[in-house]
Amino acid sequence: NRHGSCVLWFTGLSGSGKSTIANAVSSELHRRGINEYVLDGDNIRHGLNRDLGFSDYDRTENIRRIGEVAKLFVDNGTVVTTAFISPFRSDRDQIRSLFEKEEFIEVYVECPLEECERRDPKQLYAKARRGEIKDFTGIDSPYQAPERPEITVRSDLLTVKDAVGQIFQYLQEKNII
Ligand code: GGZ
Repeated sequence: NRHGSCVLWFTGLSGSGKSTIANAVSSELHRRGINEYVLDGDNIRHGLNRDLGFSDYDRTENIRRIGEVAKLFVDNGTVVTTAFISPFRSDRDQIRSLFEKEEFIEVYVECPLEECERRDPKQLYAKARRGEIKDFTGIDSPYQAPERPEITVRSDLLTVKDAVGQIFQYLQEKNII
């Protein structure tokens, strides 16, 4: 199966749907016989980056390491999806610079804070509002939205299926798959 390798770098608030959409994209790639891998909190923050927390410095280091791992996968011919808040524009731009132009696809999962907070699947926003978690993104830690993402997915308006469809349309247009 001949396809281009690339990274689909998802960015967005906690609860915006990054992980759900990234995993759905990856399973559809897998179904089509494409070599794929998901990097997310489950396999990175509990392992490689277990020494890191949520200070600005630690988030920057988290994202830096994930970018380097994504590069290894892309060099191996994989379509890698990453699902991290990656709140700082300069960190994302730094990672972009590791790749060829067509290899780095920034996917902004856009969802209003109010909607993320309404979903609050892990009750983390509620904890942050009560001051039980500090430096929570969108509450007392910044999120810098991308200015020119390759793809913007409006997760408050689209189903997961339609979001996946939007991303596949891009990959097909660019002859990556
Ligand atoms: C943001 C936090 C925090 C703080 C714990 N701020 O919704 P989740 O639970 O599953 O996703 C969030 C995840 C964010 O980790 P990332 O590695 O994606 O962040 S970053 O890219 O900024 O390094 C949330 C949970 O970890 N979480 N504390 N203070 N999210």
